[in-house]
Amino acid sequence: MSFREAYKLATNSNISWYPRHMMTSMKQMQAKLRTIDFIIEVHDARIPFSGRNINFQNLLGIKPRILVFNKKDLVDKTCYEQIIKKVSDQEKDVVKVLFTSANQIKDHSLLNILPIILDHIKISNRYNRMGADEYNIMIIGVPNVGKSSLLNAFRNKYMKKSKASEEGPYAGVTKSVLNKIKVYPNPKVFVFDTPGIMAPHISSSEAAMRLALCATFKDSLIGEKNMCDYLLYWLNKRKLMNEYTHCGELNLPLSEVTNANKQSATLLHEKSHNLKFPDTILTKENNEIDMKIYGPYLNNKPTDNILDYLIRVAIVNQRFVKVRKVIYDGNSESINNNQHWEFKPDINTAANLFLKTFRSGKMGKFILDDDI
Ligand SMILES: Nc1nc2c(ncn2[C@@H]2O[C@H](COP(=O)(O)OP(=O)(O)OP(=O)(O)O)[C@@H](O)[C@H]2O)c(=O)[nH]1
Ligand SMILES: [Mg+2]
Repeated sequence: MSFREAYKLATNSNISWYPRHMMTSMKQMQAKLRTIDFIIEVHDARIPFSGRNINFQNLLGIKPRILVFNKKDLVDKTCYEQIIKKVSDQEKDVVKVLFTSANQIKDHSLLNILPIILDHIKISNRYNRMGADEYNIMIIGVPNVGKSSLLNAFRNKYMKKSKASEEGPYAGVTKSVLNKIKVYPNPKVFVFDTPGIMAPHISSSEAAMRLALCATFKDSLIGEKNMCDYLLYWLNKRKLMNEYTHCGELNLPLSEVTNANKQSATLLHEKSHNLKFPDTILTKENNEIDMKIYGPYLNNKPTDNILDYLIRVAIVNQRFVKVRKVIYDGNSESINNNQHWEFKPDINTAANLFLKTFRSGKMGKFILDDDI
């Protein structure tokens, strides 16, 4: 079996997502800069390089900055040192680079952020803000990296207050630059949460796919199947086949579906690659799936074909769609009377399951930018 050596995007058009609200917010953020003492730039730790928006440095770079690689619970921690070194070499003006988990309130690095910032502001020249006794921080980053979660974590920790900024598992939850929110009592520290802002142009199709896999785009922009196809390519390229062929979260590996268990289509643990299946298995609603057609997809072999894999995932997880099957007997008038239903593996749901499993870290902890 041969696997792709290079990734080719399914569409010819360049991928970009820079809606009007991002352009407007960027202007508002620039306008607020005069009142800001410090910037927290948040990234998704899985894409420490693809996730950079060069505009941030160009337009907001005059203020001191800390770089936070959030969602560290989803990456392999042996890579931290290497990434910190590379980023610090590239951006000498950055005060500190940290890996955090904003959804884990006891995370040590999370608790380091505000003390580092306060120490820095105290000893630095604040220019027009020398007289101000409150400190203002702005949180910036591409969408869905955990900016609002970070703000809420500070507020919870230091003010014992509930969430002040909405969070959500998709891009574009925060839609405008929010009013300042108090996160620290003494000295008074306020944070401006901002909407995620993408770079107007994304450097390559691979960078775009990596951003998409981390849900910094809306999934519909690139399409779930295309994203799954890239993920499969990425895993194969790194010889990480076992991660998807034997992924317990997706009910793989599978074993022979016997007549005894076919009712529930329970697929048991079994390492064999050469499994034999009965002629039919049943959906949850007792409808037959023709195993003469779909049986060959049920195996634990690595593949470079995303549809083959998604069919496998759909069947094993009993996700089927009901579609009309027209049997044509040559008489156009009888066509409507000869319609039957058949059940096919639900590829779209399988694609969502594959993506969800990757995004939850249950397929493994990966840094997608391991080659940059
Ligand atoms: N695994 C993991 N998930 C996190 C972490 N921090 C935040 N999240 C989740 O990531 C998703 C996005 O978090 P938000 O705080 O809404 O991200 P945001 O950057 O404000 O997103 P936008 O407002 O859309 O730009 C939410 O589902 C959070 O629960 C983390 O450290 N680890
Ligand atoms: Mg937000």
